[in-house]
Amino acid sequence: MIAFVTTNEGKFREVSAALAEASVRIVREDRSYPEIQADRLEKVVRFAATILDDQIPGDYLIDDSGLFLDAFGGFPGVYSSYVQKRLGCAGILRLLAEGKSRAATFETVFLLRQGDSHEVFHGECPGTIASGEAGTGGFGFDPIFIPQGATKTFAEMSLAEKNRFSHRARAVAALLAHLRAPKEP
Ligand code: ITT
Repeated sequence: MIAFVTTNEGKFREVSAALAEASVRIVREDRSYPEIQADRLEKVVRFAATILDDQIPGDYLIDDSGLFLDAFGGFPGVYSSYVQKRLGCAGILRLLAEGKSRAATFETVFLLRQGDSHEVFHGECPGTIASGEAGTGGFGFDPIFIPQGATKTFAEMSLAEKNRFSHRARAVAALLAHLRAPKEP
C-alpha cells in the first residue's frame, strides 16, 4: 500500500481515481512537509523526501505541481501555492491583461519512495489561460486553465475528463509504467 502525502484533497481524488483504473490503491496521509525555495519542482520533492523518509514508515508518494506562465518566464511555477493563496485566479487574470501571451503549462512532479529507492515522475499539460473564470469543479487554478485540445477549463470538466488531459494524470501514467515494469532480481 502506498501513502499519498498531501494536504490537497483534489489531488488525492484525481490520483486515486487514475490509479484505481489500474487496480492500484493508495491511502491519503493528510500532512504537510517543508517545501524549499528552488527553481525546479523536482528539487522541492527531493528535499521533502529527506524529511518524510524519517516520518513515514512505508512506501509513500508526494506531488508538487505548478502553473508556469509563458508571459512571466514561468512564474508562478514553484511559487504557485503562495500566488494561489495571495492573488488567486483573479490575480492571474489581472496580471495577463494588456495583450500578454496567455500560453501556460501545468506541471506535476511525483516522488515515490519504495523501500530504499526514490523515483521521480513528471507530467506536463500545455494550454492557455482563459479570459475569465469558468466552472466549479477541480481546485486551485482550474477555473482559468484550458488544456490544449479542449475548449473548456479544467473546472468545467468532470474528474474523468480532467484526467484525460492533465499534467497529474500524465505523471500517474509514468508512475504506473514504473510499477508495472519487471523488477530487477
Ligand atoms: P500539497 O499538500 O500536496 O503540497 P498543495 O495544494 O500545497 O498540496 P502544491 O504546492 O503542489 O500543492 O500546489 C501548488 C499550487 O498549484 C496550489 O495552489 C494548487 O492549488 C495549484 N495546483 C496544483 N495542481 C493543480 C491543478 O491540477 N489544477 C489547478 N491548480 C493546481
